[in-house]
Amino acid sequence: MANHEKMWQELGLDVELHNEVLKSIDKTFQRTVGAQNNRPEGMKYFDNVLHESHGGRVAELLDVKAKGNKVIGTFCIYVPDEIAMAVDVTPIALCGGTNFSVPYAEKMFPRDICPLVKSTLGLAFSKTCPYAPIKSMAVGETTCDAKKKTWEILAGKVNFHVMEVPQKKGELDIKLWHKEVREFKDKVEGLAGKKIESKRLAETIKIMNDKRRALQKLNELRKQDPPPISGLDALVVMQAALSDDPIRFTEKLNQLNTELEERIKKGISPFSKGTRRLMFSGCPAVMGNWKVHSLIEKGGASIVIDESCTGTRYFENLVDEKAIDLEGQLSALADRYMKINCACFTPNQERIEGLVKKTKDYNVNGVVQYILQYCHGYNVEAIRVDGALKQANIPSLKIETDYSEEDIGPLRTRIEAFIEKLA
Ligand code: BJ8
Repeated sequence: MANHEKMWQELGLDVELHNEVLKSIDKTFQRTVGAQNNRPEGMKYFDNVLHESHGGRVAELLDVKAKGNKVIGTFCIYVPDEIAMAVDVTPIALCGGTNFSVPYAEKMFPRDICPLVKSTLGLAFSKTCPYAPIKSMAVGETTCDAKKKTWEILAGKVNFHVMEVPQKKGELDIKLWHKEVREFKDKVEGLAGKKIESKRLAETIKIMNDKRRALQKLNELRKQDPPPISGLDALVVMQAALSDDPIRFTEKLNQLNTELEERIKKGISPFSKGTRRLMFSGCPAVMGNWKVHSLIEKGGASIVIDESCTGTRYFENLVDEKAIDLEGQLSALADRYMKINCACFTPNQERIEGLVKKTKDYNVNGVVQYILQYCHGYNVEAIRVDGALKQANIPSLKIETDYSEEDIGPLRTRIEAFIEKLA
């Protein structure tokens, strides 16, 4: 990492503090991801993506800029990457998963908002986010109150665009979303100084669909008993998906999938057959945040599916590739992104039905509902999720937590007691 110090200095980062952030994230990584046994060889690449997210990847983005192209920062998986990529604009996810930066946000923001928002802002405010000075625009959305009010404050400081994600899925809401997707297109075209061509958009749609297909395949392999990969490693792959170059990512994931198929044939797994199988469901666990996955798997169960934005919500639906003109492609994109079932929607029946179906598809013994503190959408929706799981005879445990390590002891006790009770 030391060789990147000059780059960080030139980006205006607080290099000393930034080194502390990296040390803190690495310590957590070693204690959780790094402490696992029997990991697939192919995980080395994805570990490296996380390690280089503030180093090599930043250097790549600086190269993008040096070629005259733009980088944009995003905070949510509703932003259609394909559209930005079609005008050579590189999207990069900015969500923070480290507790280290939270106090820097709390100097200005209320303490009682979700840790994901605070961690992200704290990295920017403390001059430890290398992407902040690189991006030409940030794209927010209206998925929750904490986010949408935050954008108002950031909009005064950086070039900011907000996409309105509707809260219902009626006819008018769908129309609104289609308009938002087209407005986003106009915005990135303006930024790039060029118009989207249908041929190039077809290519970027295929790039992102290929990435989703590789992630779908990885998750198919997790259906095995025992799964060939831990839930914690599958999470690392997902976290890497949000920051890596998509073509390279897909290539490496396809290689990992081949290795996992071999492991299945040879009966190699981090778990023994019959290990209790859990679904992780709810809020996303972005880079830096491995706490609950690690506690569950150290507690003796395996996570075999993530029903979250660092899981199925990111890859389960493909964009229809049949459209041949720009209008048709934009509609296909809007339709695909509208299928993401975030708890910001009401009612959110599709999420609940899909979640119950997945418990069967992945043959899970129980569900851990993961709620980031102060995330009211997922927290209140947990009541309906719990009700639907009870009807399906699936035990569930709701965990409300932040990024700190203060609650690790009580969490461990609750998780282990839950796993012990599973049939
Ligand atoms: S589509 S889950 S990535 S909004 S956890 S900031 S909702 S208070 S991250 Fe999310 Fe998009 Fe939805 Fe997915 Fe707000 Fe909740 Fe915090 Fe959240």
